Amino acid sequence: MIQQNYPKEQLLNFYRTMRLIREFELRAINERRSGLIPGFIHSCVGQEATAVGACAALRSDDIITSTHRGHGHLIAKGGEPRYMMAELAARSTGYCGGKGGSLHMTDFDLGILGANGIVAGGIPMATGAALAFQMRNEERVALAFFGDGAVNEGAFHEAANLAGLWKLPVIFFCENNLYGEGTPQNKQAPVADLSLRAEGYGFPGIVVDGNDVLAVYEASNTAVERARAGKGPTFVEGKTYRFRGHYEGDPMVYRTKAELEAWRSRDPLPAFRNRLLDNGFAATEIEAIEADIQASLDQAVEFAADSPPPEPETALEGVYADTHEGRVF
Ligand SMILES: Cc1ncc(C[n+]2csc(CCOP(=O)(O)OP(=O)(O)O)c2C)c(N)n1
Ligand SMILES: [Mg+2]
Repeated sequence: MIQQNYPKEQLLNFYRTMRLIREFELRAINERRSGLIPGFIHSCVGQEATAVGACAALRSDDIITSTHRGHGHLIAKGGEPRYMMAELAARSTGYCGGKGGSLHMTDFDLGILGANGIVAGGIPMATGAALAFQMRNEERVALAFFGDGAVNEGAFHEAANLAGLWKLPVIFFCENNLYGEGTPQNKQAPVADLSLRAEGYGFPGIVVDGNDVLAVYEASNTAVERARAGKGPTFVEGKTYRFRGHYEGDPMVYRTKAELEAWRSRDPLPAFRNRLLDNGFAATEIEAIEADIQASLDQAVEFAADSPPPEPETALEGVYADTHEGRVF
């Protein structure tokens, strides 16, 4: 019985948040088709368990940095779907006042230092935040989400080296979905487990089934405890898969149907739902959660559609930080 290790409400919350991320993504894709949402969407459909398992190991005052595939990370850290939907729809009520879109959503109050269009761009930011926590003697940790492709960027290696040397309270969380755009992992790196990279920088690397939310949560907890105890970073590698294209509209010629189907049979959502049912959770309880999510997304879409676009006069607002305001996180 999984209830022996986890409170019932926590298990339901894992499911609720994963389902919310999945449905948010599907709704955003639909609203892009309907014309409400302009621009690119990189969906994280299939990768919900890494976002939820990792963020569940964090406290609300810990921080994350995210990527171009960041909607799941933001929701898992407490981001509000209606402000996210409004941002995607370029409305003034969105997280960036409608001027940033998917790649820039940020909420300092929730410890979200931002999605990021620059591959590996969030890694030095999280490392810098971890240095700030260490210098201020705060028992907070920073977690950087990034993909397998980002591990080949210099920014990762520079940040990992410094974090290992100074034992910074940072978790390097790699969502290894086996592709950087259309390039398979075995054509971008000579090692199968990217977590091996950690050894060269003097800290541990953990490989985990990124489609199993409980496994991700446990690995992330180990990493967070180590960071909070002042012992330094950990590289956590969640092996996972994105079910949709790199971006909406990607023709996906670089992978086979058989590969996609094999991963679909390991979809984290039905897997965890069935696990709850097998462990005695009532189907009605789960269905009620699913109905609530649909209702909240109806409201999020309505909120976005009813909100005005940003006024031209606000174009330069939010471009530069006001350093006189002092700390931002
Ligand atoms: C510095 C930089 N180089 C290249 C790109 C173009 N680009 C956007 S996403 C992407 C692939 C990233 O792959 P990965 O890190 O595995 O993340 P995933 O898309 O699989 O989540 C690339 C090359 C970019 N945005 N930034
Ligand atoms: Mg990838």
